[in-house]
Parts: sequence; structure tokens; C-alpha cells
Amino acid sequence: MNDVTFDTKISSLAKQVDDAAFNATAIAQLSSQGHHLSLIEAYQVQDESLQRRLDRGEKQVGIKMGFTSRAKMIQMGVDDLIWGPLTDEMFIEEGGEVEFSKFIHARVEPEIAFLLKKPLSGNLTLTEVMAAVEAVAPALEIIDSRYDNFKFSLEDVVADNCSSSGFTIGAWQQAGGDLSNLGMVMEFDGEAIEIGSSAAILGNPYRSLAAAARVAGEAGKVLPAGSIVLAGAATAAQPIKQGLHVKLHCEKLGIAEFTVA
Ligand code: OOG
Ligand code: MG
Repeated sequence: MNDVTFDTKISSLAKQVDDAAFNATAIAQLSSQGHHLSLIEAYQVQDESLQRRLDRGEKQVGIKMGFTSRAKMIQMGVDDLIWGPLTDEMFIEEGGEVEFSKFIHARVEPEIAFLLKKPLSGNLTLTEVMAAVEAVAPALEIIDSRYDNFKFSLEDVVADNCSSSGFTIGAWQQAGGDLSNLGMVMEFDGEAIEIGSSAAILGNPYRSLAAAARVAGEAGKVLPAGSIVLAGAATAAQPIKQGLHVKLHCEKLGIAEFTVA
């Protein structure tokens, strides 16, 4: 394939996943359409679909890490961590409402968020990444695969911006505390639906931040000061529906909650 044909293919796949997200309409997995992308090509599709969002006026506010826990890898049948951009359009005011009609078949999962006070990129020690953190907070992420039946290969999900579609962040807490084993309980309408520990996130969510810096560096990017980084879900994700109230209690960090309108 010459370069022009290749660029056209990446652009047309980016348009496909971005249109699916924008219109909340599922599409067939790219792999089942016969597009067998390499991981590098999948991230090129992701980059182009981010560009389409930026062209519509969205702003990148950070990144999310995915499949940083065994629980998530097993639930989705994949075996490597992934990452993708978060934009302001995905942000849900903490305690606020999110429209169910924005989504195709959304799920929610319990996470921990970091706010950076220094730029991060490349291979860094845990101590170095910890020193770059301004604050930490409990967070909930809404994922909404644009693919039929929420099924995908690793390359499919990367091309689809890692299913990113919404996130809410509880009150920021001072950084510096031990995050390696905090109890996390996600409730649906006041009843626990997922119970886990932050230890599920690579043994310590700060390792996910170090991984974020490393993958950003490998992609020739920097996570700027002021970025939000979601460390990845501590438990499996659960489907949401209209009217549902979702609340995360995270030991030492507090709560994050929203209602599906
Ligand atoms: C992909 C996103 C994974 C996480 O926290 O592990 C993710 C998906 O499960 O659809 O956000
Ligand atoms: Mg997640």
C-alpha cells in the first residue's frame, strides 16, 4: 500500500469510530470488517479520531489507562494495557447528571484519578512520578464501546479510543498518601455492585501513572502539568441504565457519584 492509500484508510477508520461515538450508534468491529490493524496503526486511528474531536472544539484534559487490572483483562478477554485521550466533552460534573441517550450500551467502573503538577514523559521511577502529582481523587469512568455487543480485539478497542466516553472525579485530595490498598465499593442505587481494592490496579495505582508516562514517552508525547490521568478500573465494569444513581466509596479518598438521566 502506498502512503496516500494508507493515510486514507486510517482517516476513514477514524471517521467511522468517531461517527459511531458522535451518533451513539454501534458499528461492526474493524477486525470483523476485514481491517486487521497493527497496534501502531490502531493508535494512528485513535490520534485521528481525537483530531476530529479537537476540530469540533473539544479540548484534551488528560488520558485514561485501560486494562491495568486482571479483573478488566479477564472481563474483556485482552492481555495488555492500553491508553487514550480524555476530553472536556466526556467530563461529568461530580454529583451531576449524564444523559443516557449519549451512549450505546454504556458501563461504569471504579477508578482513581491523578492531577499532575509537573509534565510527565518517559521511563520514571515510582518516586519520580509521585513527585509530579498535585492531587488524587476517587473517580468513575463510563466506557461505551462503539462496537456491536461490546466485543473487540485489543487493536479494535485502541482504535475506538479505548471505549472512553465519560468520567467524573470526586473532590481532589492531597497527594502523598499510600494508595496501594484502598477499599473501593461501587454502588448502584445504594447497593454494592462491585467491591475491590486499588491494589488491583497494577498492585499500586502509581504504577499505572508510571506506565502512562512511559507509553506517552514511547509515542513521543508529554503529559502536561494540569493533566488528569485515570489509572484504570479496579473491578469489572457494570452496565448502566436510565435513572440509575452510581456512587463510588474509596477508602481515605472519599466519594464520586452521578445520576444517569
Ligand atoms: C476498554 C477500556 C478499559 C479500564 O479501566 O480498564 C478501561 C473497555 O473495557 O471497553 O477503561
Ligand atoms: Mg477505565
